[in-house]
Formats: sequence, C-alpha cells, structure tokens
Amino acid sequence: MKISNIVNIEKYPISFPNSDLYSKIANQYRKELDDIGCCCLPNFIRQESISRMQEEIKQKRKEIYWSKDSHNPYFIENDSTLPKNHPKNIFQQRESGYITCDKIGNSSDLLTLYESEQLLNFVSDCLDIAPIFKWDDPLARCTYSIMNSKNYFPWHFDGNDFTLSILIQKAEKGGLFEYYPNIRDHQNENYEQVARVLNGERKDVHLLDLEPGDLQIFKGRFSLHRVTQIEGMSSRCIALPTFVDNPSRINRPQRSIDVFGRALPIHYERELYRPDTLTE
Ligand SMILES: O=C(O)CCC(=O)C(=O)O
Ligand SMILES: [Fe+2]
Repeated sequence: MKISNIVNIEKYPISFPNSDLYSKIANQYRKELDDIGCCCLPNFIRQESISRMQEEIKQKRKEIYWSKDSHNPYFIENDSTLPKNHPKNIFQQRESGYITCDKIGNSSDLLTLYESEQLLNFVSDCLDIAPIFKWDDPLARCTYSIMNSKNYFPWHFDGNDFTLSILIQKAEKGGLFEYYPNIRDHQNENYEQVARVLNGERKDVHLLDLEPGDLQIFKGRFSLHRVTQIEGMSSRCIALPTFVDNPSRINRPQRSIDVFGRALPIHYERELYRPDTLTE
C-alpha cells in the first residue's frame, strides 16, 4: 500500500517536504502545538483507507483485550502517606478495549503509515522537535482503542511523549476528547492543578470532537486528558500511533498489565533504566 493511498496527500503533502504547502501547514501546526499542546488535521486519512481500518478492526474483534479497572492519572499505586485529595490518591474507573500492535497486520494501512519515514518526519516538523522516534513498546506503539456504550476513559497521562489519534468510527454521542494542555513538565508535576481538574474544574479544559479520518497530534505525557462516556449503541474506534523523544523508555510493566493484560520481558528490562523522574 502506498502512502498516497492512505493519506489525503493533496491536502497534506507529507511525501513532499520541500513543497510550499508542506512548510505552510507544518508552521501552522507547530504554532498550535506550542500554544495548546495539540492540533487537529481534518480529513488527513482517505475515506477508503478508513474503511479498510474499520474492516481490520472487525476482523480482529476477538483479539481485543477488554479491561475494567480503577486507576489514578499515573497508573500507579495510591500513596497513603499523602492526603486523600492528592492526585495519586484519586482513582476513577476505566472501561475500554485495545488491539495491541503485535496483533495488527504488518501490511495494514495503519502500520504502513506508522512505519513510514514520511510520517515520522512530518510529525517531527509539526512538533519542531528532532529527533523523535517511533515507540519501542511492542504492545503500545501503535494500537486501536475501542470503547463500547457506557465505556469511559478517565483523566490520565500517557507513557509516551506524543500520540497521534486517527478517529476510525465515531460514537453516536459522547466519546469526546478533553485535555488540559501542558499541565506538567519535567520540573513541576503541578499536583494542585491536576487535583482541581480531577475534581471537576473546567477552566482551561479544551474539547476536541474528531470526525472519522481526522488526525490529532497531541503531547499526552504532559497534558492531562480523558475520553468522555460513550452514549448510544455504536462503538468508538480510534487508532493511536505513538512517538517518543527518548527511545529507551517504554510503558512500565504494571501499566502494560492494567491496559493490555500482560507485560513482556522488555518491559521489566527497561524498568531498570528509567531516564527521567516524571510520575508514572
Ligand atoms: O481514545 C482517545 O482519544 C485517547 C485514548 C487515550 O488517551 C489513551 O489510550 O491513552
Ligand atoms: Fe492517553
């Protein structure tokens, strides 16, 4: 499959980095990512490609790992030495399913796009961060996330730096993406503000209502985010290719077990070499 059969290349010329249009759109998204840690590229994926991804999800229904559990935004244990209203002690219930990367076919549209140098370079140009890397996590690097009626994905931070979201199928109602941009950084966890958002404060919370085929680029390790409850009978399906600025870090074993039901030897090996101290 060629990239031009997947991406709406006339509007988003990711294979032509020297074109004027490429520079124009990369500049525009760079500004949005700087301002609010997120940008949306409408109709990035061709409708025929979205249909193929939808079909792939249908074929892989049996491979979805469904889980229901309660977690804080960091996917870590509570800390009883801290007050009850510390974000490490605020737990919300998640119910959702994933098709992990090892279950997705190598020749699928999604992995063809994810593995392409064009996409990596384009995302790096939009973020204005280089180098960036595709994620080493064999399960989490590029997944489909599926949410059924009444499912909810609570406030959290991602284990990777940058996430791309490609909506494949929209819920009838609900399933909206909400985020508080750049709420933390390497110097400051900003626990007070995180607690306020967890307790329902809406100030500075942004909302994104994606349509099938739209691409969102998002700094998910620094921006608190959630998916609101799915209403109506149709499932919400979204593809989540991921990138990092440090190639050695992958999901911690416990998080991998919580969301995908398993951790691999590499998760335990990499756990010994954690390159930064952000809470997760
Ligand atoms: O479904 C989404 O839009 C985002 C899901 C998410 O935040 C995650 O899987 O970490
Ligand atoms: Fe996330």
